[in-house]
Amino acid sequence: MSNRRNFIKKLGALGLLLGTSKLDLNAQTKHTKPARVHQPVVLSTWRFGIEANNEAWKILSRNGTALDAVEQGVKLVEADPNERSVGYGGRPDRDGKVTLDACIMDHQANIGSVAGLEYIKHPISVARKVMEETPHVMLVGNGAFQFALEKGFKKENLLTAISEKEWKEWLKDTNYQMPINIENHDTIGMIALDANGNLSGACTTSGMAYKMHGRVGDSPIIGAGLYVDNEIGAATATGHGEEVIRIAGSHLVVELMRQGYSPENACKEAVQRIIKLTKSRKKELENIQVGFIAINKQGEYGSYCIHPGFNFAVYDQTGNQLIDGKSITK
Ligand code: SD4
Repeated sequence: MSNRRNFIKKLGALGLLLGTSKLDLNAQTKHTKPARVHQPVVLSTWRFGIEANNEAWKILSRNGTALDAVEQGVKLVEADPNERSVGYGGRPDRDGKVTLDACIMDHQANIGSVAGLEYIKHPISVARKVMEETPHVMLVGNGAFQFALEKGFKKENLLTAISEKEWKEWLKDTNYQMPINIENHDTIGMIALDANGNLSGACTTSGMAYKMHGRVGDSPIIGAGLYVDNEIGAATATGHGEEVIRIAGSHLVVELMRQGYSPENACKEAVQRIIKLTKSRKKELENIQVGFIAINKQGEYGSYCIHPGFNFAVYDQTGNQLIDGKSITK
């Protein structure tokens, strides 16, 4: 190094160049580049997403974390006995048992999940405990239940009188037609971006009504029912879990966003993948409904589903609104 360059380097190290000390430089950077504040956004599946978003927004608007927001948001729906496909009041399996599936994922790729959990009103909070207080990522059935009890969750009967009555009606001819759309078949999936620019997601359901005992859908499967990559975006799914698992749906949506797809186009491409596989397996598309919602790191969002009838709720600076998901069939 030349003597002159050496001399300049030394001056710089001493903070003498242009009379600016290192400290001043830091101060200047701080002044000209304030920490980036992001505009929070939260999205959730179906109409009940409106109330869930309101709950999540209480946290997001006070600069709370996306993780807390999605947990609190979906808990509202889990606790509502009138929502017949999530948590308390959810329709049982064919044996009359209400079995719950849920998972949660944060911006650091921490994950937690429960499947086939009985008697616990808030599977999403048990999933969060699995994430935060065990060396594992997924607990199922009785193991998940015992873990929940150890963590102080209460054993409760989740089968409401109306769900029991309907199940008994169903038993008369046990028609196991997998239903589509909201009446029998929905899940709350929620994904959020917080003011720090971090993404998290939660997904919770009682699964398909009158499913076989032991059947697990996509909702507690990280990569299927939910996926978050804090560099790229987040996605969650609702509908026929078997089809979502087949294409590792939410992970696929996030990977498509990584390749440059907009959230809406990523959801559309994932839905197309399901349609393609449905056709090649010679299954009937009319009987299959899947919807995805997605958000990217910039806070842009989108959705796509197979058939009309799916909607989702979005809360951002402009307020909370219900949007019809675009569909492939019309
Ligand atoms: C499942 N995906 O258990 C869930 C159910 C659902 O709309 O989302 N229904 O397959």
